Amino acid sequence: MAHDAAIATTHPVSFLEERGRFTGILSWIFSTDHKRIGILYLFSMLAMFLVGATFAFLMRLELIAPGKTIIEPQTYNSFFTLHGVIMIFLFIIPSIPAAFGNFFLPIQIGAKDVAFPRLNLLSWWLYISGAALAIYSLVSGAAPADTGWTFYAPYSIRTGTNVSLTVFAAFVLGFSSILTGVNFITTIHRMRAPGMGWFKMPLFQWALYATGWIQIIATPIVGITLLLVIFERAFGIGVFDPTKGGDPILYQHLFWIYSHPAVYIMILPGMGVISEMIPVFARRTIFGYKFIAFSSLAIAFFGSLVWGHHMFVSGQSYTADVVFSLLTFLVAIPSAIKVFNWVATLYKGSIELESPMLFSLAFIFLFSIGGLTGLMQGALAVNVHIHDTSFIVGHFHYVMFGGTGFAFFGALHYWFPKMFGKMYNRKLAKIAWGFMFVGFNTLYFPLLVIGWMGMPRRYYDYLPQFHTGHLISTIGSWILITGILLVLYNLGRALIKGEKAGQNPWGGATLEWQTSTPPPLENFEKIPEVNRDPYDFRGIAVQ
Ligand code: HEM
Ligand SMILES: [Cu+2]
Repeated sequence: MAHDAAIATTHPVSFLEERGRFTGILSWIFSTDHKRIGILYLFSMLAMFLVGATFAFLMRLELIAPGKTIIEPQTYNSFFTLHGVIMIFLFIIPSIPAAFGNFFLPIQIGAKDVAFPRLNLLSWWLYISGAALAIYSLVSGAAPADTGWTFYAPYSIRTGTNVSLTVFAAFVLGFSSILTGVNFITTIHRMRAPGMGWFKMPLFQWALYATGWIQIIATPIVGITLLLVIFERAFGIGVFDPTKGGDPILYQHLFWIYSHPAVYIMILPGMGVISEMIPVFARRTIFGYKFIAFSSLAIAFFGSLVWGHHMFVSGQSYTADVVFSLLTFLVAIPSAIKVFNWVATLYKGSIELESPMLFSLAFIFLFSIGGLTGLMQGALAVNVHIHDTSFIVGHFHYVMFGGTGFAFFGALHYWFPKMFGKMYNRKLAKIAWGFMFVGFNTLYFPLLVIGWMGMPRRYYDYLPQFHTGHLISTIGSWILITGILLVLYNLGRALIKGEKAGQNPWGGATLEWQTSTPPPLENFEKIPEVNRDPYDFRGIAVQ
């Protein structure tokens, strides 16, 4: 250990330079330091994001005109399946918690690490194993899965494609997610610094806390369901296949009992980072701290009761339809409370349009479109009309990508200087954001429109009246991808030859900005004593 060096210099040795038992790549993949694990996750998820985006890019190219353009119909089916599986299980579910939660959860509450560092490393290894299985299912020679990421029975039981392997990959990834949840909940309960009461915690912590509970309660359900699909395929046990006495609707219930709460695993951490960035760049304390904190818990709770809104046309009972529709409207309330509080925080703030703030503002706008189109789908009559159309594809990209995805890229720009000690080109970051924002809307807004006109989702070919919409959408995908590549170029260049970043480049008040950049091995030279609110900017200077 290099602790002597830390005493010799005024600046403590950062976790990036700290030498443990191993050197080189081994010092990363066997490290139990939460910061290194966060960075491992960050890079592996960005790689998976690029794979998923490549499938998307090719799908959009295929859809540029009616008829065959570049790929066969069956290839298209595998592409949307793998795109969905990768984006959901390998990118958006782990994204913010696994990368930024791992890195900043302990630091923001003044802890040295998470409660179970080895379990934390295991969770990354499980993630990598799941990713390897998913990729292998593509190239193993057997036909890749073509069911869509939802693996609906009975088709998933009968198709001759390699569904079992893809499903098994998702099963392994579930364990990774559960371990992260266990770690975060325990760390927040047990390891807060002296003075760090529950209501002194940054709102990102509340979001991760609520997310953790969904991860450990809901994920086992999908785990069992996916195992049943594998057993049914291998042994014909007849749980979901009606010809063997099974019930395909049962599959849909079990799948959505997990997968609806899972959309809150995706969005809550995004809302959490937005609650961090908005006060910093508006230089104003957050409006309605407790409302935002408790609305995270409310979303986690009510979000667990609405899964049936995915099944309005499945033949479930009318009573179920009405109850699930009503409950769906209830979840909108805590989400709207958050949007209201962010806007109220902006009001009369002295707003600085740095790139993290631009991503936050885009989040509010895009997430609101996603949320409001969600309410439209929650209404029974409308749902029948737009079910399984590209309206749905537009809606969930607005929530997951416009919401969580933009929050992820915002968080990346916000915390990058702290994590790597380097500053990127701030102007280029804003330009890249501009491409992403314009590209995003050009890509997805037409999908809402043609969906409303009747364009079905998961279709390889379409009628001539949908051509203009698809054409605009494909052009949008080029603009969006340009923006994403610019972001990666800008950050990659900063890693190699960026300027040195200061301790607190944005003037944040939470604890990660009170330690050196990048943080030392155990985060603080001495455990901080907390006696101020997380968004109290008095006396905080940019440095
Ligand atoms: C990088 C830009 C992206 C583009 C161009 C894109 C495009 C598409 C397209 C064309 C489809 C197929 C629609 C259909 O045939 O029904 C699709 C489906 C989907 N996308 Fe994306 N997408 C992108 C990013 C994302 C992200 C970031 C996420 C998750 C956060 C995501 C999640 C999904 C899901 C879950 C599906 C449904 C798959 C299925 O039907 O089984 N996408 N996307
Ligand atoms: Cu849902």
